[in-house]
Amino acid sequence: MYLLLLNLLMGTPIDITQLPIQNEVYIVAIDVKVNPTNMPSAMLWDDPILLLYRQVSTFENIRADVVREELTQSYQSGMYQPVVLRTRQTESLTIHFMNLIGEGEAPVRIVQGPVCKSCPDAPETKAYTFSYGPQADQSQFPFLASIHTHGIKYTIDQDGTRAGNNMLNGPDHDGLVPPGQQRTYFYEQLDFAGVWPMHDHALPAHTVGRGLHMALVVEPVRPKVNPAHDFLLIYSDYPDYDQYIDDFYSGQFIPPFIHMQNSNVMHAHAINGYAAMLAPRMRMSVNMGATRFDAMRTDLIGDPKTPVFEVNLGDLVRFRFLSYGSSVTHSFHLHGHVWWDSETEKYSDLVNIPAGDSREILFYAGGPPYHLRSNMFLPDDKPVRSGPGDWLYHCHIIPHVKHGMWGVFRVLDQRPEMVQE
Ligand SMILES: [Cu+2]
Repeated sequence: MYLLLLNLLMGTPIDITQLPIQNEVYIVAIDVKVNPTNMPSAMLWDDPILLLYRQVSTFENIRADVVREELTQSYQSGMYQPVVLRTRQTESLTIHFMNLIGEGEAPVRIVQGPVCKSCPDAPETKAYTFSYGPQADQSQFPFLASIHTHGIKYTIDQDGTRAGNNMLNGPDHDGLVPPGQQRTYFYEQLDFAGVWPMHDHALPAHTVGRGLHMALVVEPVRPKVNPAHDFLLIYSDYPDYDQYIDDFYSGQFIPPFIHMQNSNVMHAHAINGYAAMLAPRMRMSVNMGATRFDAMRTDLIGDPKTPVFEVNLGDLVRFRFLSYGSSVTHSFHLHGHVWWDSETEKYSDLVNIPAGDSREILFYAGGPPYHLRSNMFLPDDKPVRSGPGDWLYHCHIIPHVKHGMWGVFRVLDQRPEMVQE
């Protein structure tokens, strides 16, 4: 029973091998009031509002309140996953997109702030409106949204970006969608295999960190390897307070949405939409009679909502990474494992993922690196290198760990033949 409970709390990983290949999909963008951290809502100053994409089966009779409720439930239960579209090289992709942001009950919201320490002219405190939805000032904040895709072939009107002179060719040539409306993006050909970013480009500085991003996986026509697991980690960090000062003075201020009470701004750093913040976990473990050193203990306070990867000893595992870092390069460091880094031409246990870019690694769970060229164990490696256990993974920028960028790679000892040396 206890184990069952832990499983329910466990962060759900994205395993690309489990996703269907799709060439035509329906995607909505929607606002959801949910807490992306493991921080108790009572510790937040403001209710966080995420902007998320969601895949639906059709737009027929679609209701924003129903989508919002369903998404809220899955998010709160830790089951939320960012949209990942899995497709194949040389094929086309059609995305029907509907903007539901602000459709429904979303009110005009009054938010207190900001306090700008470095701007002498700024008032100490003031109320500002963050308005969207039916009651919002649509002339200033119509909340357009779009899908802008990297790395694949399409024409300028499919770019999802308002820039340059493209609008001279007609209002549809920017690919932006007003609230409650829809359009279809057509990508003629997926030329290059890999993991590509897809994100809003209507107001990306405000929306991408808030969650309006997804991933496009383009599979090669002939895959070189078939790993047992093909995990995807999407890194994102939520808006940095300082980034909003300029916007404040240009009259475009949208407050950052994760505050702690007493105006302490919290920067959540998330993996697949969740941030396993350490401060509240430390408080939880202390409250349970343990210490702050026990903040990462599953047996004490449960798994984090960030992905917990459960694999068998000896499984060939691929990790793919995509970063929506707003200002820095995030990293993936996994304890107990080493892989061949084809970019740096060396063995490594850490990979950097620059903002807007992707990387991938391959290794045997609890075992040695996988060498793509030799496709075999290296002569000096035993089949088991580090063995089973709960191996920590995290971004190696230390404040990011504190702000939530860590999780567990769980290697189960279910392959006794692997243990023999
Ligand atoms: Cu980081």
